[in-house]
Amino acid sequence: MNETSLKKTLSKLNIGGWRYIPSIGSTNDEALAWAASGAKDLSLVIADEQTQGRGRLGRTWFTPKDSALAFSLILRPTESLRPHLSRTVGVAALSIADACLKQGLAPQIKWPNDILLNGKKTAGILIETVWSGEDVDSLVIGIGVNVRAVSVPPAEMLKFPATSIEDELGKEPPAREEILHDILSGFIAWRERVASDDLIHAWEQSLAFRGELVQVQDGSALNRGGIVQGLESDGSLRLEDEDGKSMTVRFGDVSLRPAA
Ligand code: BT5
Repeated sequence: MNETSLKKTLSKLNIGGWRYIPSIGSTNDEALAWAASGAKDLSLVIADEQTQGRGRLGRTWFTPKDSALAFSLILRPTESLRPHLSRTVGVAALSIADACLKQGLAPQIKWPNDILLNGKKTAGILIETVWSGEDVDSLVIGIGVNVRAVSVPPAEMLKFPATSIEDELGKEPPAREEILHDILSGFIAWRERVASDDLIHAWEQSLAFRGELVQVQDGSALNRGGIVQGLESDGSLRLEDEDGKSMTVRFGDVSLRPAA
């Protein structure tokens, strides 16, 4: 990946602007700073390597050089998009899932922010907000994708198993620029349909653990268990507890685990 290959890839897409930084702490930090200083809608920060990539709650996201995709997209919501901001993670997840489908893989979305291949994590999404008073000024959508096998962290770093596109294809993966192109064009297309039932439907169809018993881990001592039913219209997760009662899990730092 370099300026020239990215220029070629990105010229085919209607994005706001882009910055390529070969090695960076976190693309989200650069994008948050750029958003605060007036970046246009759909501006992109992309790196070959992250030295301080992060997940939710300051967890570490591993991005060694030459092997992964790590980028952040800045969104400036229009009035018509504002009522649907909670669906943004679904837009991002579906665009990654579609790019994997195009490679003949069978992705699943582990609500809220992981993409699984063969039950293992291949990509993660971290959304951060720039506020202007009580209004959302912009959103930064950070996406990390394990493309080559060497981008998968050592097992001792992980609570949940991980894989890469290369591992799951069992052969040389496509160039990272090609996957980037597919994710970005999918993102642009899904965002146009963010208000539609199609988005919720497609997102629901891709959910991992649907119909299965999971534990919802939210950091509290008491983990809730329930069977994954589907999504509410704002994108929150609908489960059914053991008494058949419906419960909703809203966004936040929540992780799903298959129940033992
Ligand atoms: C995420 O958090 O999954 C969000 C990851 C977002 C990364 C992108 S890369 C571009 C942008 N810039 C950033 O600095 N971040 C974004 P979470 O659900 O909290 O998962 C984090 C956990 O995933 C860690 O605690 C590890 O256990 C595991 N992990 C770390 N690196 C991984 C990798 N490359 N593949 C699979 N799992 C990983």
